[in-house]
Amino acid sequence: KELADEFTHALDRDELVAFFQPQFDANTLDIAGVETLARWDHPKKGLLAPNRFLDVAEKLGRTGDMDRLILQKALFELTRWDSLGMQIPRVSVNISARRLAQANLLAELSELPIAKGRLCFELLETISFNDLQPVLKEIIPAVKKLGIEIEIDDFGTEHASIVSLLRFEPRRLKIDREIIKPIIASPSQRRLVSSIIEIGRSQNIDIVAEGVETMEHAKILKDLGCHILQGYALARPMTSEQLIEFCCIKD
Ligand code: G
Ligand code: G
Ligand code: MN
Ligand code: NA
Repeated sequence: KELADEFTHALDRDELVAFFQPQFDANTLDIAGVETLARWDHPKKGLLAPNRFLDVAEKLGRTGDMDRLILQKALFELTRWDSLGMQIPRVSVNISARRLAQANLLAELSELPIAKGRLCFELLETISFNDLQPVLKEIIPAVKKLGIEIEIDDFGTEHASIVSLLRFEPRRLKIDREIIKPIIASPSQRRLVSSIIEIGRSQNIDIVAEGVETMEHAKILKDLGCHILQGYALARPMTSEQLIEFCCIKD
């Protein structure tokens, strides 16, 4: 309740911060992109993770405004990384259903300087069945026409059918960490991941694994043919400054 009052101020006072988690090519371990993750730098409570404020934002109807702000910050940093000569192929942002439904979304996006393939929207599986028909039919194709890639996030955890998801013709599917975690101990779980990769291959869709918490996970996923890896074993979410440092050390 209290947080709800404060969140409105947080947006006005620019207390939301963008963190970035690198994603890696499974074969070369080069950076393939970074995912932008919102944090709230609360004046008293310190840095809050999205699970502390996403519900609040949604109840206030401000998730779309939050996503717009985080996108601005992500593109600002991408320009900075480019100017520093860093090799960050693309930046991903998480996009809520509310943001996709904003009437001025396409007009706003077309004003932004977005080179083809450098920006990716991560959409939760749930958008394919939560009464957003216009999104399915019109908005997503229009977003793609602007050169923005679409990735399905948390794949395998919700109840969306594969058919409904493939209608988006996403560039990538991101397998949820709850599916990735057990692959070391469980051959059956490895086969499941392998099947998802096979579906991707049949549709020309790259597969991202999240929750890569050990190098053993990374090795198995690479051997299974997974394309992109994201997780604590490789890099944690970090500030833009930390990312700049991270890339300097890596080169
Ligand atoms: O960073 P963390 O793992 O705590 O994030 C948890 C979840 O919060 C992410 O999986 C993502 O779906 C969601 N999230 C993070 N940043 C944003 C954002 O800027 N907008 C929206 N809509 N969701 C976000
Ligand atoms: O799907 P979503 O957008 O929530 O995925 C990103 C979230 O996953 C971020 O909140 C990030 O903090 C978290 N995350 C990233 N890497 C790992 C990991 O290796 N293990 C776990 N448990 N969470 C991770
Ligand atoms: Mn995500
Ligand atoms: Na996810």
